[in-house]
Amino acid sequence: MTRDTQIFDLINQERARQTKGIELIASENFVSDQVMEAMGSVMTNKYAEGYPGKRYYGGCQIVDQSETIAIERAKQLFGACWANVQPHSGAQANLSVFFACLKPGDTFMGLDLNHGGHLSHGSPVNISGTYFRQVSYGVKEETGTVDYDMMEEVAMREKPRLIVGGASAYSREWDWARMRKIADEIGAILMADIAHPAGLIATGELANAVKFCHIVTTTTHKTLRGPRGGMIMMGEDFENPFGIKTPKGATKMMSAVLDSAVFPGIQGGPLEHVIAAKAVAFGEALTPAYHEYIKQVRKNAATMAQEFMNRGYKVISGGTDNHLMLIDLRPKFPELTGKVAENTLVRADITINKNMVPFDSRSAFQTSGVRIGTPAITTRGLKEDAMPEIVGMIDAILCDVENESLIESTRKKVNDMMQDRPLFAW
Ligand code: DSN
Repeated sequence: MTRDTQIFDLINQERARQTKGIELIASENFVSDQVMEAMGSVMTNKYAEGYPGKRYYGGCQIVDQSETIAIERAKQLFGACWANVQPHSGAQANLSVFFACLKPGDTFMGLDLNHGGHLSHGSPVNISGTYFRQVSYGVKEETGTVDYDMMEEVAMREKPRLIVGGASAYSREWDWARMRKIADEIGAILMADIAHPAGLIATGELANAVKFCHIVTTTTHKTLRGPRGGMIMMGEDFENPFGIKTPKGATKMMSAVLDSAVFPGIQGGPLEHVIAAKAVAFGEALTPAYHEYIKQVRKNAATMAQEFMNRGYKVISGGTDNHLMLIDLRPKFPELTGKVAENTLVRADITINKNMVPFDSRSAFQTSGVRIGTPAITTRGLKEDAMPEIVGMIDAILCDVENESLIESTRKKVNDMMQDRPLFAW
């Protein structure tokens, strides 16, 4: 068979792009060689609909073992009593929980998308916001932090069946204990989507949502530094509140309802090569070296946020507890959109993403803000002493977005800084 040079040339170009640039997209990271090897392995050839020991296909004796190891390591990592490692992505994990806990038209509550929430938490263009009725809470304008009083007030008024915590652009710790109290007062199920800070939670750097929430979803590829995918966990199993029975008439536990929601509810065959890679990544995340890495991610983010503020940028909430920061560009550059900032920085091989900020005056296509995160550059071995220089380069470009020679000279500086660093330096 002839080699598909068209695609492999593109893969090589993408490797070069990743190698020579400064990657600051908060949700991205670089996986280890062994995670990559597992993803590119023969496990991709296997159909395994069902769960370990209960499959619809023969020949699953090996993938049963690797999926079981992935589950056991996930449980160990987060102190969970149950985990489902089959969701193909975070959005699939979330949809599975919605499918398990809500009927079409039921009300749930999540963080407003414009305040840092996620598409799958009730956006009107996502199934979560069209099949179900979303009510939202937001952040306080003065502090940029979650408004728990508003959350409580909306919960009491609307009585959502499910409350969702977690965000894709929020830099602060969550008060899971208070959220659980609110959920318990109205008999709602509390779900945390920890896709972003999962690695910080797994290492004990942030509070463990698994200990407070009924159900926790995550992706495996952000701070957790595994393959692209999703997962669902519970700290404690509980009797499903929906009266769903087994074929023999017994009450189904929530773990069984969630398993059925993933498969056959919304997915078919699991991606066993990705599940093997999840197991490898969870094994890595259980090591002291990974904990050191996560501490460095936080240190880098805190240093970077401070440096932006020193240069007159408005960092929402005045800093960060985790791996990311959200910057409102308006006070420093009233005319500069997040879109122009993103596009200009990309030309200097610095990758960030435009992002709505709370109470934004622009649309999601333009935005007044940018989101910046440190998981990927930390994996490449950068320490806090490199952060001022990176912020300096970003600042110089944003102050002068039409200066072509500055963009070009910065690109060379960025390439010099990154070219010889392995993608995975830990
Ligand atoms: N797209 C992810 C992020 O960037 O946060 C969330 O799914």
